[in-house]
Amino acid sequence: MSSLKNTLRKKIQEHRPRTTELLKKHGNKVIDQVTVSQIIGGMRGIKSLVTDISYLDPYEGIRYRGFTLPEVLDKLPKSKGAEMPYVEGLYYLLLTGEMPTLDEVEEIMVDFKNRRTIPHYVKDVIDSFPSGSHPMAILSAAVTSLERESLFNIKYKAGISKMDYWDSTYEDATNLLAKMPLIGAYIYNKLYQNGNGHRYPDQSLDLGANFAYMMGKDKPYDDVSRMYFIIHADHESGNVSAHTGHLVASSLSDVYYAISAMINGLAGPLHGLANQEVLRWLQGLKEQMNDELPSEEEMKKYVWDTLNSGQVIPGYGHAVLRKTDPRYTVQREFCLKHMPDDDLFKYVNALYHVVPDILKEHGKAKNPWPNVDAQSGVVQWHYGVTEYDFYTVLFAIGRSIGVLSNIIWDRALGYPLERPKSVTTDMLEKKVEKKVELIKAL
Ligand code: NMX
Ligand code: MLT
Repeated sequence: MSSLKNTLRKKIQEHRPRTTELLKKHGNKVIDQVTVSQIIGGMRGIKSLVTDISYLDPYEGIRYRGFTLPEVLDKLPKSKGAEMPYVEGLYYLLLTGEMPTLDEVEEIMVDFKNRRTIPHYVKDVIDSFPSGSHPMAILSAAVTSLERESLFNIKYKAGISKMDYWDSTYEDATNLLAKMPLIGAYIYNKLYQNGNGHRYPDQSLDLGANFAYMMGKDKPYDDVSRMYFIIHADHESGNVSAHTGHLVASSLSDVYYAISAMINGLAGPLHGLANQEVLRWLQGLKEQMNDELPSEEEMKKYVWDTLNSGQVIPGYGHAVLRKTDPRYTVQREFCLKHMPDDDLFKYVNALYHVVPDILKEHGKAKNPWPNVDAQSGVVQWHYGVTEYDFYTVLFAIGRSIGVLSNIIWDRALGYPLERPKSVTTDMLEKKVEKKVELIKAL
């Protein structure tokens, strides 16, 4: 057994009594209360999910297993000369809570390489999509088609104990994770290179570098890929993609169904698709300006025109964050180092100086600061991935690392089927009327 799986097994055994104790001794303790506006307003802020893999503080941003992003990028092992760490190391960290050594990461790399193939029928599914299909729809279908490979399903049918669900789920998750970049690169090649740029994986390379190779991109795109997959990996459990993955897996659907559902959730413009929206919106501005950098006044006008036409400013705002997203900052620092003179980066930079004040004046968005999507497309564009429809596929590859890690733990801790309760509008009205009557009677 790999040392990752061994360590994970130990961690699971150590953790299980904590969950049992919480349920047994404190099962009836109140953790949160729910207001009418939370029920109607997308359940915003209700504490109703448990995960130890990441935590999002509104003012600090994401921590993976207690580490901030700069700490993760600094402490995870890297290959010689690389700026960004191995993505495989992040999988170890998210699953076990421990920073892996280089030896441990190298072992996972070998394991991933052994799983790094995509069956022919997946390529057939991708090839059969009609032109004009969005790459996220293709990715979702490609992942669903892999469902027949699920070891969990075989074991489940054979009648394994609930205590062992996590083991075959781990195998499915690791298989899928090793294949995701290959599927992504195949879709890219099929859609934008007429199938002419297809490459088989280079088994000497780690996940990030191999993805760059399969995309036909030179250095530092290997570091761009590592950075991209790592910063998008997890954002605690309430965001649409993570929550969808968790919800679907809670019915004991296998990880292929769950990750396909995760992909579908990520494909919305209020969530992961915002990265392509940012590029589309910036291109509109560039066209309006005949490629000249707009003055501050011209930029402000473009932002106000967008708002006044009833649209959102893509890449700004957040349901939880109340400050600049640290994932934005990580990418901004990368841009300042590697592409400070890039035209689009200059636009993004200029927007950073005008949008927050405008959103404050506009008075609607609770968070006027940029999120991860405000920067990410610009980096891709700079390195030649200009087909912005594709950007959310990259987000999905990264996000699958966190969602799969969570699903393995969900199974390990025996989390049940998710099934919240709904009420009718009548019921809500009666409930608030009763309160008003009670207050009047006092
Ligand atoms: N531009 C204009 N209006 C905004 C923006 C924005 N960037 N952000 C929020 N608002 C509006 C929002 O539409 C809502 O309006 P209304 O009352 O008319 O419905 C109001 O401000 C209050 O919304 P919030 O409570 O601040 O935000 P909420 O939690 O509902 O939504 C987002 C969060 C991220 C969906 C929202 O900020 C948004 O639409 N941002 C632009 C799209 C985007 O960048 N999404 C990517 C998020 C990160 N990700 O990768 O998933
Ligand atoms: C995410 O990465 O999932 C987004 O920032 C959205 C969220 O956290 O709600």
